[in-house]
Amino acid sequence: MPTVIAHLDIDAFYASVELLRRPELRGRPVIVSGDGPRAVVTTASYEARKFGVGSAMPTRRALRLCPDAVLIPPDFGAYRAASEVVMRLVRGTVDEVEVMGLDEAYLDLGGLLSPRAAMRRLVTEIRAATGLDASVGIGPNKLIAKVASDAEKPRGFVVLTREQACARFAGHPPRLVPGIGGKTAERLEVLGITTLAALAAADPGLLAEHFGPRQGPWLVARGRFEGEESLQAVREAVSESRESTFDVDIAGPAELDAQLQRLADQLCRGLQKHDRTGRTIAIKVRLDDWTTVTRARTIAHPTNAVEHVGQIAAELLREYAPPRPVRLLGVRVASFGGVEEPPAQTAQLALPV
Ligand code: TTP
Ligand code: MG
Repeated sequence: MPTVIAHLDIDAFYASVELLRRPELRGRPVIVSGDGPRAVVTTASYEARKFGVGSAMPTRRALRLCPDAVLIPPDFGAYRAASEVVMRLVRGTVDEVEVMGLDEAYLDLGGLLSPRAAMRRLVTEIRAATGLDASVGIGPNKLIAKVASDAEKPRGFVVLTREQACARFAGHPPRLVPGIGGKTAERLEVLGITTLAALAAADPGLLAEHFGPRQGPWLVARGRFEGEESLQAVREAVSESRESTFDVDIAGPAELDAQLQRLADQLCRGLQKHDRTGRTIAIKVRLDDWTTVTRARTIAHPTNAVEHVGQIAAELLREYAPPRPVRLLGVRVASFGGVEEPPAQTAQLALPV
């Protein structure tokens, strides 16, 4: 049986969820963002993207580019609820699923007679159940599925063999490929490698000299659209966290939870980018009197899904119930690399703060 993997990603996820309950805003540029001085855009509707607005852009700048945009504050509870419906339908389609975030998942379609029809049906089901549009990529590995799902957004449906992916993206910059970031792209450029075709044709030995024996050949393989063919990735041993000090101390549980979910989302994106997962989820809370507390929980299976990390972080925060206003919040995922630890224990770790 050949490997067939699909990547499904909801279009303009947060903005689309907001538009479902504000249909009068349809067709207008919409930006989902907080409104503090350092707020950044979480997502922009496709109408706002035409003005050059994009995720992670400072909101002030986004409003300069698109002064008529409607600014909507994020409501992570609503996104989580929508995500749960989507992921239930995803899991109803195939057994093997790797959830990568609130709005994206890989599906192993290897056992299906008609993978395309199954994915068309799933998109229709998601649309009927939630009103959300999704883009789908299908290919022989995760890399091709991911790039294909991005290629014709919104409402994309792209099926590619490896050869077709190589031909279609030959002239694109190496950065198109997940895992090749700005710094790597700059270093490739110094070597005269500015397209995926050039990367695919590069000498792995030469790249090994510049990027090391592992990363060099890996880069060439990425250029050739070779990638993981199973949904269980090899995990590295590291730990990652995100924390944020607020402009004004926060006392309200709803706002604290929103901030926590924002951090969990950022953290999970970072973990997913590097294909890392962990089993220990921890929060850090610093009160206005500088009391600093951490709480952690270790779960049975490694995760980097924001639906897990966000939920456990929220539970830990609810259990701690900060007795005073909070000046700093942090979220950490630790114990990577399948390190064996006793499962499902709630521990109050004395983590360094
Ligand atoms: P994406 O799937 O990357 O983006 P998107 O769904 O908004 O748009 P599209 O897939 O059509 O290109 O991310 C999913 C959600 O995650 C997004 O709606 C908001 C959130 N997000 C952030 O909060 N910060 C970010 O930097 C990014 C990229 C996304
Ligand atoms: Mg999306």
